[in-house]
Amino acid sequence: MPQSITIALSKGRILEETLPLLADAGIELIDDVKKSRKLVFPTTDPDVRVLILRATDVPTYVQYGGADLGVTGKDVLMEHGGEGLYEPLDLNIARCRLMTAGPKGETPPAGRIRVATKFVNMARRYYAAQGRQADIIKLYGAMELAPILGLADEIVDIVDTGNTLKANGLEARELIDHISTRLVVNRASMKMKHERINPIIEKMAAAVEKRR
Ligand code: PRT
Ligand code: MG
Repeated sequence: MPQSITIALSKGRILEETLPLLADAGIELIDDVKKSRKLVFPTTDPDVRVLILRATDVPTYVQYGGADLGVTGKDVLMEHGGEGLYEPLDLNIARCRLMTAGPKGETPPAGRIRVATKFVNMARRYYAAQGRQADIIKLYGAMELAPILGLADEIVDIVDTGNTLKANGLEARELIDHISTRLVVNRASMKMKHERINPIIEKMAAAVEKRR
């Protein structure tokens, strides 16, 4: 009997670019994700089902074996820590940068600074590596507001075009890391189900290569 495979996908901006790569690997959702309220989707491969989750929950599901495979941003993975996960493939989609940013034309104050971000672990690591003292304030969204309202001197956030920063009187300062979307695999699944998982990784890798 063929082993069943569960793949956790991130809803939101990554999803649309992920579906064609999966389709190239022979896995297509039967329902229209945009119209359905389902969380678990059957696919054209009867042994493969797809979960649609919040991006930040994908590494957790894969880590604990709720899903064998997952698709999520490198930012989310770095913040999670990547425990229990293999990261065999860069899908080269939803590319962006993790950056520090602050009010346009201002330089950050010398000494201890306040930083607002949802990426608290990465921010802590970054400022520590720079030898800078930073108080990190956790926010869940609209980080751009924090410097404007005096909550923080700087933010750490995802930047793509820079338009969001600009629209809020901010500018990017330092690059922390380049970000793209990754395929992750549960470590136990990789061992137990390699006959099912390896071909999926290989076909997705070919799909990524084709688009370069
Ligand atoms: O919306 P939710 O709170 O659920 O989470 P989310 O906003 O992180 O999810 P989603 O679906 O929007 O993004 C998922 C993933 O896409 C992220 O984890 C990144 O890996 C990747 N990605 C790529 C981005 C962007 N580009 C991006 N531009 N994620 C967020 N943004 C946001 C950024 O936070 C900022 O608000 O877009 C704004 C900046 O864009 P520019 O073009 O104005 O610079
Ligand atoms: Mg969003």
